[in-house]
Amino acid sequence: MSALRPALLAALAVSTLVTGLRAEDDGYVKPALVRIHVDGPLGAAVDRVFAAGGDVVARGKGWIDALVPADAVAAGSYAGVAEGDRVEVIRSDADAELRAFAGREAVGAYHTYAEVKAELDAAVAARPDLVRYESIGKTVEGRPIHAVRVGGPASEGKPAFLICGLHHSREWISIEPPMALLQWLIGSDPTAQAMTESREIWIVPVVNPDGLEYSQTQYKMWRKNRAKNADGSVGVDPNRNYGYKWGLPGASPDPGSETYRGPSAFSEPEIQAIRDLGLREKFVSVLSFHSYSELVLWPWGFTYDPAPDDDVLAAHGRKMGELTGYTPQQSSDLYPTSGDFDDWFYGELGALAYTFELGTQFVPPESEIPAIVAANMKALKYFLAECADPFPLMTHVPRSDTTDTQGPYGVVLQLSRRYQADDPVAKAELVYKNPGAEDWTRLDLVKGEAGAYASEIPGSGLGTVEYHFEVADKAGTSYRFPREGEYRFQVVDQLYLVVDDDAGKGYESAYAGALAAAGLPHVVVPAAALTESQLLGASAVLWLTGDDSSTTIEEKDEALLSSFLSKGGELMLFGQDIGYDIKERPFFAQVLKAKFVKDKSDVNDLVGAGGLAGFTSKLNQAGAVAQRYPEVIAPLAGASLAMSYGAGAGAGAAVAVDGPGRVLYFGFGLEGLAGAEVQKDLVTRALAWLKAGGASRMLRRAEALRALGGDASALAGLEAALLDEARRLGAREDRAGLEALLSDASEFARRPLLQAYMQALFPKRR
Ligand code: 0X9
Ligand code: ZN
Repeated sequence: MSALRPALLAALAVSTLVTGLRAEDDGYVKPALVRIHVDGPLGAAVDRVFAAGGDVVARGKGWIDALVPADAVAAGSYAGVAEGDRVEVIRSDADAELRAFAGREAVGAYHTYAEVKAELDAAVAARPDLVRYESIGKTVEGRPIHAVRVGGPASEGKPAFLICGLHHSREWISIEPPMALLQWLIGSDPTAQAMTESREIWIVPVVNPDGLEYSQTQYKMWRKNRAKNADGSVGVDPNRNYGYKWGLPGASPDPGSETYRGPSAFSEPEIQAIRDLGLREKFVSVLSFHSYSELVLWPWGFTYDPAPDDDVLAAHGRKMGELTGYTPQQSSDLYPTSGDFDDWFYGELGALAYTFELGTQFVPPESEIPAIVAANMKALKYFLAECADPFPLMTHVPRSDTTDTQGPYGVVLQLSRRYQADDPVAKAELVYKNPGAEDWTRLDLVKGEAGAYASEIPGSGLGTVEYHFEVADKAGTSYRFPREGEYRFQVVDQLYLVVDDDAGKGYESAYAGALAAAGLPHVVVPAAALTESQLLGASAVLWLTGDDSSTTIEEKDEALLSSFLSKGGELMLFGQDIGYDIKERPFFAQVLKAKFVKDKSDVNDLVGAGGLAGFTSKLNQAGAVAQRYPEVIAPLAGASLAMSYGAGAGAGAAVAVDGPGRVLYFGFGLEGLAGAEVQKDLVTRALAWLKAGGASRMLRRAEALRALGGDASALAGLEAALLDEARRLGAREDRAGLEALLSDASEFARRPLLQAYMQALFPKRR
C-alpha cells in the first residue's frame, strides 16, 4: 500500500467506505469524531446518523459516537443531528488519525492476521497434546479463517465453549483477549489445566480476516467484511448476517450502509464458517469480543423483551460486568439490532451468549492493552468456570401482586430449549405457603409442552404468598429456584398500575421503587399492551413517558385516558415532553386542562402547591436522570397549580385536575428526582391527594369495569376496596357521603353498599 499516493488512498477510502462522507473536489470529505448526546430514543438517532451518511462507532446511555462530515458539523448543518441533541466534538479532524494508521508499521503491539496464525502454529507446536488447529472456512477474498481447539482428548459430554474476536475490522483490540486466553490455557496455571481437562475451548481470534487486513493496511475505520455488493458498494456487516431474526429492524437492507445485513441470512462465508462450527460443536456458551463502549451484553438484541433465560444470562452477565468494570445489560437496552452473533447462538443453539465491548475507543493506545486484557481475562476465567454446565437452565417469571383473592395462581418453571429434547429433570416440585399458613405445602410440577413444568397455588385470601421450586436431575443433583429465599407475591385489595411508556429506557424502576418503598403493591404494564380494564381495575395509575418526544401520549392513549378519567380514573402523568408534543391537541386543554408555557424551565427548584403543599425538591442533581427540558405548564379553568419552579407565578411544574376523575400532571419525570426517599415522598403525597374522597370515583370505575365485562379479579379487588371505603365513611358516621354513594350505585353495588351503610351507622340494630 505504501506505493499509493495519499490522494488516491483518500479517494479509495471515501468511495467505498465512509458512505455519505461525500465526495467534493478530490472525492474526500474529512470526517470528525463527535459524541452526540441524544434527546430521544437512541435507536432513532443511530438511524439518523446512518441515513445522513455518518457512521456510528459507539454508544452508551444517552449518547452515541459517530464519524460524520467535519464541515457539515462545524456549520451546524448535519442531518444526523436532531433538534435537542447536543454535539460534542471529540476529534475535529479524525482524518489525520485514520491515515496515520494506514500502514503495517503503525499496527504496533496489536496482532496482525499473519501474527495470529504464527502464534496459533507456535501453540500447536508447544502443546500438540492440547491444541489443534483448524481452518474453519475461507473469506470472500480466500483467506483461511483460523481456529484452534484447546482441550484434552475428545470425550462424551465435555462442554464446548467458543471465544471469538474481530467481527468488525477496526476493532483490533478484540483479538487480544482471545489470544491471551490461548496463552493462559497452554501455560502452567493449575486452573488452566483443570479447564482444558474438563472442557473444549474453541478460539477464533479473527472472524473477519479480510477486514482486518484492510483496516491495518488501507483504511483503519473499515467495519464490514470485503464482500462485493450488487450495487458496487463493499462489505456486509458480519454481525448482522446471522440467521436468527435476520432482516428485522436493527440492520440495514442498504448495501452501502455500515450495518448492511447482506443479501440473505448467512450469505457471508465468514459467518457460514462460524455457523457450521456452532452446529457441529454445539457450544454451551459463547463469547464474542468487540470494541468499544465498556459493556457486557447478552440476548436478546432484536427485541426489548427479556430472553426466556434472562435471569441466568443476566446473573452471569452482571458478574462479568463486575470483573471487567463494564456495564452489564441486555443488548437491546441501548438499541435493537437483528442478525447478530448472540441472538443466533442463544436463539438457535440455546447457548449462553455474550458480547463484550472493550475499552473506550476502537484501537486504544498500546499502553492500555495489558490492563484491558487483564480485566477481560478475569471475566474469561469466570466464564469458563461458571458457564460450563448451565443445567438446569430453568427460569421462572415470578407472579406479580394481584387483587385476585380466589386463585388458583398458576406458576411455571421453564426448562431451557437446549434441554428440551433430552430432558434431564427427574423430579420437580413446587413448595408454597399461603397467607397465615404455618406449614409449607409440596406439589409435583407437571410437565407440559415445550419444557414447561407447571402447577397451581390455591387461593386463600389476602396476604403474602411465598414459594420456591426444588428440582432433581437424573444424576441425583438437586437445584433450588431461587437459589436462596422465596418468590413472593401479595394478594391485595388495591393495586397500583405503572404504565411504562418510556421507549425502553427502564425509568419505570423509579416509579415501581417509590411504590414499593411506600408499601404499595403494583404492577408494571407496557403502554402498548394496555387495556381500559387494566386502568379501571387499578387503585390509581402512574403513567411515565420518560424523555420520549413526539411519542409521549399517542392518539390511542388520549382516547383511553379520556375514557378512563370520565369514569372516575385517578392518574399521575409524568414527562418532560408531554406539553411540548401535544399542546395543540384538544386532549391537552380539555382533559389535562393545562396550558403549555415553555419548553424548559431555567430554575431547578420544585415547590409543591395546593394538594402538594409542603413538598420541595430539585431537578438535575447528581444521581438522577437529567431533565433537560422540564416543561413549564399552567392550569386552565378546572385545574390548579400543584407545583411551581421556585416562586410560582401562575405557572410551574405540575397541574392538578379535579373533575369526574383526578389528574396530577408533572412536566418532568420522577426519575429526575435524586434519591429514593424524595421519589417516595412525592408519590405518597400525590396519591394522598389523588385518592382523597375517592369513594364515588371508585364506585364509578367499578361500575364501568363491570359494564365492560372486565377482569374478574380486578373487579373483585375494586369492589372490596369500595366496600372498605364505605365502611370508613360509616365509621366516621359520614351519612351524606354514604348516601351520595348509594344514590350513584346501580343495582349490583347497591346491596353490599347498603349493607355496609347499615352495619356502620346502625350497628346495634343488626
Ligand atoms: O453493533 C454491533 O454489532 C456491536 N457493536 S459494535 O459497536 N462493536 O459494532 C454490538 C452487538 C451487540 N448486540 C446487540 N446490540 N444486539
Ligand atoms: Zn463490533
